Amino acid sequence: MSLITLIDFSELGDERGQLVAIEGSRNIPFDILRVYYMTRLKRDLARGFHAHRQLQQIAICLHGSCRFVLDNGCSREEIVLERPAQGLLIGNMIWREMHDFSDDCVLMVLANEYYDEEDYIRSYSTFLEAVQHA
Ligand code: T46
Repeated sequence: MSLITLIDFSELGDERGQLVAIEGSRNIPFDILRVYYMTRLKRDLARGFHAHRQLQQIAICLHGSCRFVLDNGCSREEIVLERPAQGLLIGNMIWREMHDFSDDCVLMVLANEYYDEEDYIRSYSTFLEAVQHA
């Protein structure tokens, strides 16, 4: 099964511009407790390099583009996000990396829990051990 799950949101645009609506537990599979976003990203400064024990998230590239790498400990896949009406579902126990941010990239992430550093696995070897013993 692919590691890449994309959600296409309805585009409610008209001659005035584009509008996309995201409703917790309606067009995404969880209630939203936290939203964060990243701007002024650098193409050669990759981010991520961690997994979450429990957290589920949806990443949406609102402007520009970036490349996500997802890894479940057995296989690794990548996807370029460049459409503001498309979300990438990132489940728990998935290693993620973000690369190749365009100069104008605005990356927004919706999360089903508040920030909790204890939920992060920031070592790849610890992540591999955890998935192998799950
Ligand atoms: C993820 C990817 C896609 C907070 O205090 N609150 C927050 O809600 C977040 C997300 C981060 N932080 C702090 C933790 C660090 O001191 O902000 C700093 C930067 O976070 P981090 O290095 O984890 O950022 P990324 O871009 O590597 O990862 C982020 C999310 O943390 C992570 O959950 O899945 O984006």
